[in-house]
Amino acid sequence: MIEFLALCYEQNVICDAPEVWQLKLQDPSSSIMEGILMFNKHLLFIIIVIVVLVGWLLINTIYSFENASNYKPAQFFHSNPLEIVWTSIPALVLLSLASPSFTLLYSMDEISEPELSLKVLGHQWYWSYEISDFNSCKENAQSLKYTCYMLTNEELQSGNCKGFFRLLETNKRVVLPTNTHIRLLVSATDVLHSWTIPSFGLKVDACPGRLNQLNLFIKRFGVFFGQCSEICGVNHGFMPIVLLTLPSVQYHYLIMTNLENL
Ligand SMILES: [Cu+2]
Repeated sequence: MIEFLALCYEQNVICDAPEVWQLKLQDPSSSIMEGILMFNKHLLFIIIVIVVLVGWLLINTIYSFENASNYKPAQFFHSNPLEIVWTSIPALVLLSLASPSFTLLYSMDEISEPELSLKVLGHQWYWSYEISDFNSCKENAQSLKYTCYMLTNEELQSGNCKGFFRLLETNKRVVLPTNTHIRLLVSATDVLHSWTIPSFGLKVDACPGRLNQLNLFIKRFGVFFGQCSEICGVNHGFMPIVLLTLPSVQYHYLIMTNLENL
């Protein structure tokens, strides 16, 4: 599957990792990110309309009111209807932006009966993870704990790492099921970090002494990449996040049998 995904990246079929000279956002894989993309398009449309309107007004003003053809200045300096229009229209535009923005913001905080909790701990400079209340863990009465370090250039060259990304791959991947309500509990042990996966529209601050909670519902399988997004020290750029998402049946089987090889 890894080779298939590497081929997808080469062919630009899916975009779950940064690309060279990338301008657009990464492909969405959660409903939150789909909402963010829709909101982004909505904002872009409004920005373009405003830029065209204001640009047209400016150019029109420059041409219509140039000094040579207007040596007699106009006498009016106040217009009530005009003032009502140019204050109420921007207010309505702001309202049309606030509504989807707040909806998105609060939908991220919504926790809907999670089937699985993933604890994420930021360290200087690696991430550690713990899965403790999934069925497989309940049966064995144990939690799954593992630590993810970035693969160095030497490790990438020595192993079977075809299609791997430099500075983005870790020794172990976080494995999560698709179409499952997941709760993320994010914290840090030393300094501030931020756990970020652009394809999920996620960016959670990992603060020492504080537990941040987030809802996650992944819609498709794949390998997703992210990085720490809070400047946390000298190796801040070298603590990437890699997530492998699988259909839940496959996930259950893998997590029971093969965790060490993921
Ligand atoms: Cu960090």
